[in-house]
Amino acid sequence: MRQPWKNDMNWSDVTPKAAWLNRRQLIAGGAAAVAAGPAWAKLDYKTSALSTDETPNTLEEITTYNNYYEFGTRKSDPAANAHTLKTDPWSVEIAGLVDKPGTYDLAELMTGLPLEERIYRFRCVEAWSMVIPWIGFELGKLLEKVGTQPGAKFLRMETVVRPEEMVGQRSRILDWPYVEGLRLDEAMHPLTIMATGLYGEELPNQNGAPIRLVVPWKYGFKSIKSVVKIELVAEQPVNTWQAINAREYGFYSNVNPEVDHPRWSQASERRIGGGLFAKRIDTQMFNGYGDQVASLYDGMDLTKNY
Ligand SMILES: Nc1nc2c(c(=O)[nH]1)N[C@H]1C(S)=C(S)[C@@H](COP(=O)(O)O)O[C@H]1N2
Ligand SMILES: [Mo]
Repeated sequence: MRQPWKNDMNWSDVTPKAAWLNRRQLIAGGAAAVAAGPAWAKLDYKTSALSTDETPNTLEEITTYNNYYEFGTRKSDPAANAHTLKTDPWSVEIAGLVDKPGTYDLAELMTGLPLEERIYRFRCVEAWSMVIPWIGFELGKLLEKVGTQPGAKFLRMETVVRPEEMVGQRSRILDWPYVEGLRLDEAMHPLTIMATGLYGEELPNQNGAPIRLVVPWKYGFKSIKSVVKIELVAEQPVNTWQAINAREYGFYSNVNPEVDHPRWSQASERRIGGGLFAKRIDTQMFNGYGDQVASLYDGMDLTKNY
């Protein structure tokens, strides 16, 4: 049974990873590490009660099996190519129906927003999954800070466009920038975070440094990486994958074992790291977050709103 209030994992068993242990020691030993990283790489966070008690994937798995088409389409491309993106300084434009629009330096954007470690299940539409210990803050708290206006019903986000630093953007694999969207109540939900780290470290570039969205009950493509713009809008935005193939990819993209992708089943998933002969696991409705989020979709036909 899932016990969201409890997280009694022994980290040293899970991840015998030098950097993780080092960072933990630095936290214990004081703030010495702060000087090393950019201003937004804060270290004061604690594990959230919203975390799953499943065992996280290793840092190796999380950073070498990625989807980030700005760096290529193979799972190994982001790890090989993403180091060329300069993530400091970084600013994010807040635009549209907000009280305090503007272009915010990342440290300024994050001021006053508590960082937490959130160990979340993460499931790609390609039917593989991982468990990832993100560090991030609630998107809803950021939206409260900038003040959403009554006409704001949806939110639209964009990834940075820098073909000179992102080798995949030199080809028209996708129509850059990568765009994603959420309904405002989805964006305000406490499970929706902007991640700036994982495994107690700054976010690796291949995972969307320096700031990316994480929506754990939706397929992975909703969790847009390296965000430079957040716009509050009145109309439902068109996201990148929907624009390419609306029959296969919708706006909602909630993890749903009962609604198959037109070309493959969504009923089960392969947990990365389980080994070649590992049994597939049953996919859970809303990726297992149904108790928290199902009410957002009351009365909606999730077969039509896929
Ligand atoms: N900008 C951008 N964001 C993106 C993608 C991408 O290609 N470009 N891929 C998405 C997909 S399909 C998935 S499954 C996740 C993968 O996140 P991870 O590599 O951190 O596990 O990122 C999502 N965010
Ligand atoms: Mo994905």
